[in-house]
Amino acid sequence: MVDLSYVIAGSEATGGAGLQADLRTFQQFGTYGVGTVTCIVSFDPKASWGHRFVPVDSQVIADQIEAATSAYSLDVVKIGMLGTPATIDVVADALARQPWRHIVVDPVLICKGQEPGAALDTDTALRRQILPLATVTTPNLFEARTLSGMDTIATIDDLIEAARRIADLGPSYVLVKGGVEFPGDDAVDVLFDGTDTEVLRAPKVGQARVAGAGCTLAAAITAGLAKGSSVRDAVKLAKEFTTAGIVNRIGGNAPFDTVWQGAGSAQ
Ligand code: PXL
Repeated sequence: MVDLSYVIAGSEATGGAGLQADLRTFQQFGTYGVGTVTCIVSFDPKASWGHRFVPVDSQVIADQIEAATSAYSLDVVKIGMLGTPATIDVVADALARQPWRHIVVDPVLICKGQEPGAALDTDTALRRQILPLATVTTPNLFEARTLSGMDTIATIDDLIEAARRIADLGPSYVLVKGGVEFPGDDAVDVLFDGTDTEVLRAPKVGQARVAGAGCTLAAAITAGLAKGSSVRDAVKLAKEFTTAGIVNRIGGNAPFDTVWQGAGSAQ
């Protein structure tokens, strides 16, 4: 029987990030991907590729989750972009209806194009209602600063401190991703399991952000967990998979490249 990977996330209309990147990743790991759409993000090429954000109606989200979880015995889920407090309410309710072996939370905090006040309410709801449910959460540097309340994260010790503070919010494992912004030649991530920390490194591939990297990494962790890996092994393989996708990134007419999930195979 093939393993199943489930994702509740937004659609990103160029296909580089969000649910599209998640499902491609699930496939590449040899798992059967099932997805629920929470919102639709359509970048606007007429306005510097800024975000146009439309939430999906709460009842429609609930219906999708009902369909997916009734059709299959899903027990590993990735939570990507949720976008509004109403969506967070409906997703938190749905998650509480059944047991989960693993919940992977990519704490996508902001969507440009939202009112700052609305974004703050969404951050608070995510922190209170979703983050405590996570087996693993994967904040990037911006999300780690926001969730930890730290102004700067510029050293390995800062990454570790941020991971500890975020673990206090409830997740069992915290993977803080340094990414291209973190000083130095390596893409450095810190994995904290509540007791121990492990520093993961790979040489940076250029200095520009590549769209879909965070989504791909969290989806790859999810697929690894669906296949029975430990969190530690799933995280390490996911980093290798994402790095391969960044090395082989895809460029188009937008001013950013995107991860090519087809470059990495984890079957
Ligand atoms: O990469 C974060 C992200 C996640 N999900 C959706 C997005 C984006 C960034 O654009 O649009 C739907």
